[in-house]
Amino acid sequence: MDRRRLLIGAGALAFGGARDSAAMEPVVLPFANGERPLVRYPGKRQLILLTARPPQLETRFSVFDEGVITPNDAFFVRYHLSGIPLSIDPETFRLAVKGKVARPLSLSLAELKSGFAPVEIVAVNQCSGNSRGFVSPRVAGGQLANGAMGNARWRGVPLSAILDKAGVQTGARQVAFNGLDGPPLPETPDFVKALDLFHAGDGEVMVAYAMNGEDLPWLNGYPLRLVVPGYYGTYWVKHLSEIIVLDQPFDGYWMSKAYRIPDNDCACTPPGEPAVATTPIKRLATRSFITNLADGAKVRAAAKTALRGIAFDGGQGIGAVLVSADGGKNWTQARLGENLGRYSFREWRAELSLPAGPHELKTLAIAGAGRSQPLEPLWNPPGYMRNVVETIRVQAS
Ligand SMILES: Nc1nc2c(c(=O)[nH]1)N[C@H]1C(S)=C(S)[C@@H](COP(=O)(O)O)O[C@H]1N2
Ligand SMILES: [Mo]
Repeated sequence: MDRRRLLIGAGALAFGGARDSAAMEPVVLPFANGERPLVRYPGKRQLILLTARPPQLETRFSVFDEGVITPNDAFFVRYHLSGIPLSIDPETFRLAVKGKVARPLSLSLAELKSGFAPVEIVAVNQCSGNSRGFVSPRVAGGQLANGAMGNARWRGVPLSAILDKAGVQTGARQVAFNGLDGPPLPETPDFVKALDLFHAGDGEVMVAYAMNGEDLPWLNGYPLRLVVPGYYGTYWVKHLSEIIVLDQPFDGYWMSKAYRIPDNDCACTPPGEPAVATTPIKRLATRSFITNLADGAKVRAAAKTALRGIAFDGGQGIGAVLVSADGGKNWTQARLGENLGRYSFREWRAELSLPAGPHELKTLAIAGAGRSQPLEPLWNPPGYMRNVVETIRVQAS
């Protein structure tokens, strides 16, 4: 057993990561007050620092052009509570399964890895507030650009198999998930999330112990995390240590007060207005990005300009990606890359020939059952689920 796993650089976590002098050049995200330092945390390459307590780190967008799988050391980090675990002993760690079950369980990592058939799924983990910094009018919350998302191959045990082993009792309705992190003050509600029982037991929701062929990175939930394919990252509880089967809907703060969206078809309200009624956030909205050209890029006029990018949605799978070189008047279809499953980033490519002058490039993804992206941004008070058609301005000469 790798004893180095037991302790993450506690000093680096407490003080906000290493700011090596070569990396002091700040990043400027393209919205007001977008200047951010680059930092290096244990197990991570340089990431964009949003907050140090708790660690909130954003992936540099150029990473998404390196490949369809986001490397572990580049994967974003989001926590709510500063009491994150700094040491975990893989020998004594246990996952508790309790509540409305016939046989409460206390599972070691070795039992999880050898006592259940492993499964793998490629799935996007995206924070509900990804891209919040672009929301207009601005809203409170982490001012993120587009780097609070990532796509990984997760390996673990289907939650359904664990629930079956514990024997869910009749009358059970939800399953709640708690991790090893905790609040700094007893008044702060612990980070606990819940899923309906039929969803928790669907065979896809996974208790994952590996990411892209390695142990989970510490900051992404070592040694276990919940993977909820197609759902926003808020449900993907890290350092998962307790699974509690409930006979009534869980009403903790992080379900009943936070991570809620307007309860209507667009999950939106008129800009500046509160929602009449809210409901817990669920599936990822459809999105697409150009990854190989940044806003303001210069390209050669009348030559072929290669476009490359990614698209994803909440689990229907990407049916088509369209690109426009004239601000959305005319669209042509991009070629889709390898299909890694309906929860994964889907690569796409296209070529355009741009006459000299300025151009607005747009991308529009259409998911399986026609769920697409709005041409104008939708607004909601918490700044969740941004999925407007992205625009990149380029100059051809
Ligand atoms: N234990 C724990 N798990 C958590 C959170 C947290 O604060 N504590 N935040 C959630 C949220 S809101 C997101 S977006 C994802 C981010 O996953 P990552 O840090 O691995 O990128 O973790 C989720 N799981
Ligand atoms: Mo999140």
